[in-house]
Amino acid sequence: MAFRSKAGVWMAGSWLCPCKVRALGTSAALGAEAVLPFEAIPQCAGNKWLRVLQIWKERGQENMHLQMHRAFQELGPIFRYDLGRTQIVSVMLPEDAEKLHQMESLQPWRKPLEPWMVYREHRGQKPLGVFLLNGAEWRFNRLRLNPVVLSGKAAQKFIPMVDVVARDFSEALKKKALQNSRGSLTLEAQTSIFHYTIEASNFALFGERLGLFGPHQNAGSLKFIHALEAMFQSTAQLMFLPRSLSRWMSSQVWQEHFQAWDYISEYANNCIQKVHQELARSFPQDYSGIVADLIFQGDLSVDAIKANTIELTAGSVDTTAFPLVMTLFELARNPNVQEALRQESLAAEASISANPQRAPSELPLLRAALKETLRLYPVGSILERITSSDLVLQNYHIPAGVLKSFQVETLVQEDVKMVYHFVLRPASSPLLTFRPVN
Ligand code: 1CA
Repeated sequence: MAFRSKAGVWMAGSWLCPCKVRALGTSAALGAEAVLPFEAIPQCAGNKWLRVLQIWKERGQENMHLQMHRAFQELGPIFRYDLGRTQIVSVMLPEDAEKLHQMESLQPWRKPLEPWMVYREHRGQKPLGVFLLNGAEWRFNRLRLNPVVLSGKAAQKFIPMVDVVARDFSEALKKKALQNSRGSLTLEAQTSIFHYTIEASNFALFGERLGLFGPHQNAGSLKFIHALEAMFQSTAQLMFLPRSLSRWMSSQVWQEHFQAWDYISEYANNCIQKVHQELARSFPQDYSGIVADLIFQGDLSVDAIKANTIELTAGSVDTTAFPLVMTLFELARNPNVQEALRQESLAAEASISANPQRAPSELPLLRAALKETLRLYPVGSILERITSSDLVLQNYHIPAGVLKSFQVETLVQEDVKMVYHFVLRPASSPLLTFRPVN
């Protein structure tokens, strides 16, 4: 494929401290000097094929984020890092990210995620969704998803649905806490929070409640959570191995990857089918979720809607659950911030109850807290681009193609170890205590 060019440019996440690295930075000092060639960019020590072998041996690269952090500290704000056939340039400063964005065309390119592409090819799943598309097809799909899923106006439509689910979740937690003699509930909140994000996402996407907060364990949702976990874990193991090698060296992992995607696709397809059947019977008067809206809009083919919906179904669970877990954990060990958020919520309660769509604008501190979590624990820890034309970064030449009200408590004061499994996630779920307050 033409776009499988030699290199990609990755911008690293913002959990790196720019101040330390800036001291090593070169931008100010070299501003007036001649542009240095690509080869002069500081390079990570080590062999590009040994690195691939190491990923294979260690079944992924759980500490990728820490290794990148170290590399930025040692080599400065830009460095080269080759991994097998992929040539990578990493940058971390906002000014470099800005330059990359400014030169971006209407069709930015990402490196195709091979394990996911291979699965879809093998299963004859065509067309692809926005996450796997590049170029004109990406833009075509993206422009049609914006008004229904991604714009602020679209979010306003499904916020009331997420609001109802959030209220139910909080009620269910409260009930469980009050059943205990101490009046509180201590748990590894991760599984419960996954149930919350699955319930909320399912309601917003398909207009259907799953009832995951009820007293009965839901086998389907647990299987779905495990399939997502297996899919991300195997993605991290396979994404940098050349297919010809991994076919032999990691055939078991490929099998796990396929099984996981099979379950995820089947799960999402069932949900989509139900919406189709119901719409065929009668068309709802009111808003009944994102997928119904996409079908109603009629701008994307049924198969394109399906492909994008599978991505949204798989993509809306971990990316929301982990930031929530980490926000609760940080609030539990920063009780002053928790108290300030509680006061903000209390002041806005009446207004938001009357109109849940006001939540984002009336809870600025909560928004800031969520943004801070994403800064500290970026679930998507890198953002990558293949550059479309030459540019200069840090005075180096980069050729084209290269590039409700609960008190949350915890006894854990130490930082939570994060691991990279394609999504950056806590290695273990911190114990949290939920204590209802009036
Ligand atoms: C893409 C669609 C899908 C599942 C997910 C969940 C994980 C997300 C995916 C997506 C987009 C790319 C992310 C990834 C976590 C890390 C990754 C954000 C939403 C990156 C890659 O079926 O940051 O650079």
